[in-house]
Amino acid sequence: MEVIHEAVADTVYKIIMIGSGAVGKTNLIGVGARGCQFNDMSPMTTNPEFVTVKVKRPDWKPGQANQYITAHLWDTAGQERYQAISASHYRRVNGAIIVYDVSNKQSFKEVYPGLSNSSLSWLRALKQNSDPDLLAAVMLMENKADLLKKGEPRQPSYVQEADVDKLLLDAVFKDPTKGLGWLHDAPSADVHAYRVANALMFARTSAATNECELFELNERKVAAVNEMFQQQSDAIGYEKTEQVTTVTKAIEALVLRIYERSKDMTANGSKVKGKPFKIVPTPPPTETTDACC
Ligand SMILES: Nc1nc2c(ncn2[C@@H]2O[C@H](COP(=O)(O)OP(=O)(O)OP(=O)(O)O)[C@@H](O)[C@H]2O)c(=O)[nH]1
Ligand SMILES: [Mg+2]
Repeated sequence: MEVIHEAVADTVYKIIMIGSGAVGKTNLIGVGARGCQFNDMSPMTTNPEFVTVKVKRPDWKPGQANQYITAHLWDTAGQERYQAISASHYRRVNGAIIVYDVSNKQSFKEVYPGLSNSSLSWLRALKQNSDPDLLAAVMLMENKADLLKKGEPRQPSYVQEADVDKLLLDAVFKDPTKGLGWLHDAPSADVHAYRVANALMFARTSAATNECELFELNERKVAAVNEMFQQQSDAIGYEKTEQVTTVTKAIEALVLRIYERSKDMTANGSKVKGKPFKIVPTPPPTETTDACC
């Protein structure tokens, strides 16, 4: 097992941050990964560039090498004329953060406008251009949460919570291109487990204040849902991860998710579309032909 951990820890994961222009990608990376101050006059990005993120391995023990997991987090241009988002940009991507601006509905629509092929969709672009054997985790980020007034309903011009919930569940239940769980294809018997394992992580962030709330379909929920799925598919719900309160921690959570899933893949000797991460498989039905004991 140790050999597996060492091998995985040697890898540098590639994570891209994508999303429409002026949603706050550069500020999120500045505040969350570079330790910079928020910049309310930040220039638009014209060339993709990365910052190195290091996260302590949760399974590291004193005396072992590779205490840290390393990831390159790529900032990209949101403005269409600078995008040059080609297939090469998504090559060897292990994780992605898709950002929209809560005060800009159009930026949210461009995350996943539906099944039509005509308009911009960051989710679809990610799925079509990345390698499903490598892409292990995706986080949706609702940025500029500082513009929301706590305890009050959102302004009608802002992205509404019900629309976000719908997108998150659509991503679990509908493939933007095929109609199955969207990150990886799976045999029909396993499809529910795959869908849940490949659900988007969801972070509500403010680069301005370096605050974050993170929501995930977690292991406990998944196990319960698996048992109940036949009768009650709508029992799925996102739960808040209390330990994550800053943008920095949200980025770390994504790196850790990628690491855990990749380790799982390696441990199984299969690719990421093998066993879904952290889902306890339902035991096969017991043979009824053998009545003995
Ligand atoms: N209120 C508020 N404003 C923000 C936040 N994050 C970014 N902004 C502002 O939004 C504008 C765009 O921010 P950027 O970080 O440059 O956005 P970007 O997504 O990198 O934009 P492109 O590089 O053009 O794709 C700037 O004026 C920021 O100050 C936030 O969390 N809250
Ligand atoms: Mg930028």
